[in-house]
Amino acid sequence: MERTFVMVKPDGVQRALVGEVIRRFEAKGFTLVGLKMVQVSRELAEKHYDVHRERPFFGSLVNFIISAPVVAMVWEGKGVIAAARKIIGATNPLNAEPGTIRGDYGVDIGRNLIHGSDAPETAAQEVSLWFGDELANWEPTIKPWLYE
Ligand code: 3AN
Repeated sequence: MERTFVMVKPDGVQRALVGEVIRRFEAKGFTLVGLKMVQVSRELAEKHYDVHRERPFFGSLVNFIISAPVVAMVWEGKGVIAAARKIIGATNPLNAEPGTIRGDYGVDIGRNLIHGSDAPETAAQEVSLWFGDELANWEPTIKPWLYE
């Protein structure tokens, strides 16, 4: 079953949107298989955003991510990687559609509330980087009511 990494960034935690994020993913039919609050180290933040190392916003992005705790999650389900990106919305909250998390709650690209892995390869890397072998290994019983 497909898995993806989702992180409520410091702004989402401070604005008390963690419950709203979890609610949206749960209501859609995805299963929470990993969850923790993390005060991120500079080393972890730089690894997570390594692909953006040469971008002008890299320094401020890393400083922001380590400025206050984040909530890291792994969600499981059919098509969850692409579906999470749709639930989250476009990178710039002003371009994100109403009904998406960024579209409903944000206005600034540097305060876009939440991260979701963008493809199967990055999802696997990010789940491994953030959770290693810590993930729960159990079969949710609700599946016959979600999937044919
Ligand atoms: P997404 O999170 O939608 O996949 P990416 O991967 O392009 O977006 O960018 C990673 C993060 O870098 C974004 N979530 C955002 O916080 C930050 N970011 C991207 N572009 C900019 C920008 N032009 N100015 C400031 N921050 C940016």
